[in-house]
Amino acid sequence: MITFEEHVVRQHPELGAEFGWVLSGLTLASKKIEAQIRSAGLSGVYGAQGSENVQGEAQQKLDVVANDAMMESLGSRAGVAALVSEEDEAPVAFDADGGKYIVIFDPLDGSSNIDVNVNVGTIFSVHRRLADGSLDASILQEGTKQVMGGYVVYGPSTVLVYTAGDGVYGFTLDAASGAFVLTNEAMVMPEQGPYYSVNEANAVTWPEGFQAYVEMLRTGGLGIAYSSRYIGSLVADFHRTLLKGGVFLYPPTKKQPGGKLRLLYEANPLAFIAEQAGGMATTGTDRILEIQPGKIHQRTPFCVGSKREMEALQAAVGGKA
Ligand code: P6P
Repeated sequence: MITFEEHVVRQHPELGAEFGWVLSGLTLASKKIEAQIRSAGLSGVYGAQGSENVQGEAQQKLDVVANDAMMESLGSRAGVAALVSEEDEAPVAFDADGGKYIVIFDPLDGSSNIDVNVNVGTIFSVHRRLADGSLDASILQEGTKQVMGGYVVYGPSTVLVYTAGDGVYGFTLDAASGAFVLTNEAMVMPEQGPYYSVNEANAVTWPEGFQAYVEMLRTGGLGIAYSSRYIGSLVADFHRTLLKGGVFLYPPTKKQPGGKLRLLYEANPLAFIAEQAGGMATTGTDRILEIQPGKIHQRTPFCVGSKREMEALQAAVGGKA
């Protein structure tokens, strides 16, 4: 039985014991979140909080609970220089002098699905604090500089998936020990299909290349028959794509021409995992991990999946990667 913390410290001794302490803050938070989700119906934490987050989106009660859990569990860890959350306008500095790591996260992605008991997730990205010490510059590093990208998907079981640049590994929360135990060695995304995953209600407003691409998938243009699967919870849709192959797309739309999903704490960590598993992640044209962030909450079109579908997407939308 190898736990998540043991696995990372063993695979990456260069990150040091301090990093292991940061990771235990991450897993402690996710266990708190998991417990709250499991008992939400009993403890009355379903529904809206009655407030909005920095995105102008109605906060669910569990968004606040999850954010508090992440802030409390990580904020007290020595190695953490700052935390950046989807729920908060600005970064929260902690060990601003000694902290080596910045943790950027979406504490509970897909929370609007909780009330209907659909999988949700926590997504996290870890950067090193830059030598010059600037917090803003350390936060706004491009995705290729991530120390770690990962997520926890709260579903029939609670699964943590991460990469730190030498492959993708999956861990399942073991109720008996309370530990995330290694259950997926070296996860590899299938070369192709059988699912495409996109909110087709937006299809008429996508750029033409995306419309033609999805039509091509639908009509057998890539040589296989596809099924459409769209849960509307990014972590769940991504996790299925990682395990089964195919493609997830959130193209530009008329309502959000710059894309809906956020670069720093959704697209970058998942793109890191996808590439390490042999897949690809682009805006449709450009590689996600090479985007130079300008703002911590900036959005991006996000397309991620198997090599076969992603190469066909680039051809359809005229991109480079
Ligand atoms: P739409 C959930 O609100 C979320 O941020 C992601 O988890 C999900 O992939 C996306 O939005 C769904 O957006 O516009 O299809 O409902």
